[in-house]
Amino acid sequence: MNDTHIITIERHIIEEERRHPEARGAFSNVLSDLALAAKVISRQVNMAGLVDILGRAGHRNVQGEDVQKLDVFAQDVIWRAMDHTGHLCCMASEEVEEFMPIPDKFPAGDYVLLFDPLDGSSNIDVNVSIGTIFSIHRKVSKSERGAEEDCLQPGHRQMAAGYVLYGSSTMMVYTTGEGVHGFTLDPSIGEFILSHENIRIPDPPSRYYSVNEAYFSRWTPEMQAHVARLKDPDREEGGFSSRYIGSLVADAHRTLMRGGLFMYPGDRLNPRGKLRLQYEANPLAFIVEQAGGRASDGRTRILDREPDHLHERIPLFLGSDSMVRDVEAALGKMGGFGPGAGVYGR
Ligand code: P6P
Repeated sequence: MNDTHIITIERHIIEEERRHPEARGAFSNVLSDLALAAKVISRQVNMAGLVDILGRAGHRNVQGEDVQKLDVFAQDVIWRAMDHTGHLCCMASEEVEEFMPIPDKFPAGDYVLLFDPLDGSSNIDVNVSIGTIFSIHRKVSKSERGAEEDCLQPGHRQMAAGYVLYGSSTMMVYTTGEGVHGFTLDPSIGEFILSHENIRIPDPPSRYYSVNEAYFSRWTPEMQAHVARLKDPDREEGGFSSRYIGSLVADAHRTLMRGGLFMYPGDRLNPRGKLRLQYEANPLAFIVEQAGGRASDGRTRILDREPDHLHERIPLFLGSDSMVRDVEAALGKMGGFGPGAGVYGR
């Protein structure tokens, strides 16, 4: 008889809630509702390989049903799992231009959900891992059904953040500010089971750096020199290896579990890079910091950045504390608000 206990994510969330006497069930219910949405999305993602039977996105399947693109499906699943529960005042999605108030026909609550429903969805048809990313804030506006300001809060005000990685197994990783915990979906019972309690990002890290080097010629000289140093075989401890999947949640999860450095800097063509502050950088930064790592835009702590608009892009450097500090030093002094050193030309 092994002495490991089977702890579902719902049980873990309830235990976490007990550590916050001021918390009410609403916050726990939002996390549990997200876990349910993740199970539904996981099932559909894992069936994506059967499109010839199920029908391609935008076409009708053998049952004559319209087959949604998976990112549209994921958006719809999360919206419908959360819109009627009475815990949220509004939501904002990377897929939707404006913030989304909870409809009048449903009760409104005190929390705000920001999410990227299916990041990396272009990787689905080559069976590369993809992910859902989420961030939960408490409402700050006076509006019963939220306002844009509720979705433009800085990352340090997050109540919780997490991601779901649809990979060789489906994992849900979340933090409420009390460490980072990972749960693996057991499809045979439809439960997320605690598999990685209190994840700590290794430092000294694994020998991995992660960046799309196709953009090398567009980077600042400082960025080019730093990556050259990372791979230099004559370094005292030898050169680093490159690992870049091109699917943010997969690259971030590997960096969280093994340590290392993930970078998506700005460049000459895209000075602020590609990744979104509210839907990608902030939730991942909260998780990485809670696991003992560091996340910045090359100069300023991601969680301290004041968002200007819902879909603001930002350079992202995250991973083992020592490696992020090294790249910040290489790009320019850390500190203060204002455009990060990772923004091209700053
Ligand atoms: P690039 C996927 O399209 C995505 O949004 C992230 O998941 C990933 O980190 C990034 O883009 C990859 O972008 O420019 O390297 O192809």
